[in-house]
Amino acid sequence: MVKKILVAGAGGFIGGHLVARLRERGDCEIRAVDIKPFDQWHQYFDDVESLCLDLRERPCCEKVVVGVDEIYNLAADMGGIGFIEGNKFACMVNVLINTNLLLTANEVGVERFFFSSSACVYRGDLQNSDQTNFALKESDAYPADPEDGYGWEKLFSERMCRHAMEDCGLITRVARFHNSYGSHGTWSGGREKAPAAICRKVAFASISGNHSIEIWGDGTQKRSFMYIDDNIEGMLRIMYSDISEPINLGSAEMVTINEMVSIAEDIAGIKLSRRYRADAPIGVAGRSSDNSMILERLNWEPSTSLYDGLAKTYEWIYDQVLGSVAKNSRIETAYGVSRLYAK
Ligand code: NAD
Ligand code: GDC
Repeated sequence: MVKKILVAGAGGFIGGHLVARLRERGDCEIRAVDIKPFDQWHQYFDDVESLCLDLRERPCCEKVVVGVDEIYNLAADMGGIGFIEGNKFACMVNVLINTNLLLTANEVGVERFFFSSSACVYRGDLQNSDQTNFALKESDAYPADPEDGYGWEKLFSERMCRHAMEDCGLITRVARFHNSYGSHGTWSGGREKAPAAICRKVAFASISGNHSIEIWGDGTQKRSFMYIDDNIEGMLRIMYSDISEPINLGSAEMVTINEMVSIAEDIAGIKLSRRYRADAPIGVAGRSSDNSMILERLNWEPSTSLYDGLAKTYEWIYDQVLGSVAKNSRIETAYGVSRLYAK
C-alpha cells in the first residue's frame, strides 16, 4: 500500500525542499498544501497534488487529512528576527494550524505527525551576553522563557503534540530547528533570515559595484546555521525514529554574524565596508545547537559546513538578485519589516 504524506506549508522554504525530496524518493503519494497562491510557492511540481488552503480553518484541515498516513506540519506565518519581533500576534495565531491539524489527524487515524518547532523555545537567559557557552540542550527549554510570541506558540504546540500522543495514541515527532538556510527560500522583503539576507546584500554589492554592506546590530551576535539538505535528512530520520520528545535539529558550528559576512565576501571574491545598524532587530546574543542527544539517539548530526552551504546558497541568491536588477524591481536593502495587523 503506497503511503500518502501531507506536507503543510509546502509552498515554503523547508516544505518545498521536503516535497522535492519525497518526490525524488518516489515511494509515496504527496499532498502539498499552502495558503499562498501557487505562483508564490518556492517550489511547485505539476505532478504533485497541490492545494491552496488556509490551515487555520478546521474545515480546510478536515479536507486535507482525508486518506493521509503521515503529516509534516511546516505551515506557519513566520520569518527572521525582523519579522517575528514585529508580528508577535500573527506568530501566535499559528497555534490554530497545529491544533486543527492534530484534531483532524486524530479523527481520521493518521499514523505519524511531525511538528516543526524552533530554537526560539529556549530560555532567554541562556542566550544573553552574560553567557559564554551558547550550545543549547533540549532540557534548556524549562523553566520556560521562550522568544515572545513566536517561541511561546512553538513551545505550547510542542506540548500539544505530546498530549495528543499520550492521550490519543497519535505518534508525534518534534524537532527544534536552528536557523535553516539554502536555495529556494525567502531572500528579501523582511521575512528573510540572516544567511539569505547577507547573501543578498553581498550579491547586490557585487552586481552594483557599491562595495558596502549594512549589518544589523554590531555583528558580534552568534548563531549556528543548518544547511537545508541536513534539515530534510534530519526531519526524515526523526520522523521514523522512536524519539518521542522534542529534539534539536541544528548545526553545532557557531559563528558571529561578522564571520558569516567574511565567508560570504570570500565566496563572492569581494571585500566590503561594513555599516552597523544598532536600531535593527538582533534577537538573542548567542545560540547554537548542542547535538549530544541526536548523536546518541541517531548517531547522526547536521554536518554541512557553513562555507559549503553558503557557497551553494549564494550562487542561487546571486541569480535571483541579478534577475531582480534586470527587471528593475525594487530590492529590499534596508531594514524593513511588514506588520500584518497594524492598523
Ligand atoms: P516559510 O515561511 O518559508 O514556510 C512556511 C509556509 O507556511 C509558507 O509558505 C506559508 O505560506 C505557509 N503558511 C502560513 N500560514 C499558513 C496557513 N494558515 N495555511 C497554510 N499554509 C500556511 O518558513 P520555513 O523556513 O520553510 O519554516 C517551515 C517551518 O519550520 C515553520 O513552522 C517554521 O516556524 C519552522 N522553523 C523554521 C526555521 C528556519 O530557520 N527556516 C527555524 C525554526 C523553525
Ligand atoms: O533573522 P535571523 O536569522 O533570526 O537573525 C540572526 C542574527 O543575524 C540576528 O542577530 C540579526 O540581528 C543578525 N543580522 C544581521 N544582519 C540582516 O540583514 C541581518 N537580516 C537578518 N534577518 N538578520 C541580520 C530565528 C527566528 C526564526 C527561527 C530561528 C531558529 O531567530 O527568526 O524564526 O525560529 O531563529 O533558530 P534569529 O536567528 O535571531
